Amino acid sequence: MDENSMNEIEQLTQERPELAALARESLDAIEAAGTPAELEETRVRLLGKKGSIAAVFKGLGSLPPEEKRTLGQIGNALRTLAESELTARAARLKDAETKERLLREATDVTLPGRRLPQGHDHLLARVIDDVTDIFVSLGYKVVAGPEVELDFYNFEALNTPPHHPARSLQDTLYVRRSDPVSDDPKDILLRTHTSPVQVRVMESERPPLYVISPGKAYRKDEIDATHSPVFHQVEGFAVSEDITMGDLKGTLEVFARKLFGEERAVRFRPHFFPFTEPSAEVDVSCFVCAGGGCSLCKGVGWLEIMGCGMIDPAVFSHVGYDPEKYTGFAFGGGVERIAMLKYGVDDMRVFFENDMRFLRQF
Ligand code: 2NM
Repeated sequence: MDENSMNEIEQLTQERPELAALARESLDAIEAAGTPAELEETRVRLLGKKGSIAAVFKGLGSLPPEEKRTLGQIGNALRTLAESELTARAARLKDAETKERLLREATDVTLPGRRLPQGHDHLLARVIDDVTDIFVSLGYKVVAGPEVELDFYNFEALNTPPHHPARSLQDTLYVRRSDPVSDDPKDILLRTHTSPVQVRVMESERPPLYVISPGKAYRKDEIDATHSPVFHQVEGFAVSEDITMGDLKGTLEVFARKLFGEERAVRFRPHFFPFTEPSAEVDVSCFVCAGGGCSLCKGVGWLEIMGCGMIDPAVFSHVGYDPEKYTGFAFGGGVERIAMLKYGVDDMRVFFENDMRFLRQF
């Protein structure tokens, strides 16, 4: 409040109660304005050309000098008072509005954040991790390699030369082939298994070697419940100076029991692979019926989980190892097949369709 103007007005209006009243009404009107727009209306009503304070100056000219002076002083004091009160009121209204806006727009930093949907590994990634972890715990190292390969690493070095029956069984997807029918070690193809990674490791490192190579493999297959042109394998091998078939059996028995349960029985059935001799397929006792026969094991009581064998000396010759000095075993299995068995999935296609209703189940 402009005390000086107010005192002056009180002094000057002792003889003019209607102007003392105008002063009080002006102050009340300014105080009563609740918004900047209302305050502007009040300003016009008081100080505008036709305003009540401006009216004090009207007709001043015709008054005697003494009255003119007093009335002029009162008018000026009223105007000064009104102006300073209008300014003060405008500032308070602005403060109030700012305060209200800050409250309205305030962020409650104590509110919990919006929850994002929580994802998790794909089932195949989990199986790959589980298998990998078991072999890492046995001292194996994990190695990756190219998915686009040379015929040499995918077939030739793995004792699968041109026209070998295994080649016709493995429908290969070729990237570049020098001749449409005859095989050439320089042909470029999508690897049909992850074994070429192991050939590359043997070629560039010396035994002792304990390696697994999880990854994608490709075959010219139609998609159905048990086939996909892209699938996953985990293969591994061990090479040293005196690795035996006993080491192979012990290693894979430990692996099978860690993955499928310590109660599992494990058996080795003779088989054929071009890169191993002797070769075998590995079965675990069915974990659904424990051998009695059910739909999972098709009444057999056993589930085939992988292939294995003692690395053929011809493979060692291709990578420059002395077959008289070194022996080794190798093994491999399809990740989709293991995942289907372990998690009771009956159609491989669900792994690649990314239907959330399937993915969320695991
Ligand atoms: C299998 C079965 C048997 C295998 C062989 C090799 C290599 F490169 F060391 F010779 N790697 N993987 C192998 C052996 C893979 O998968 C069914």
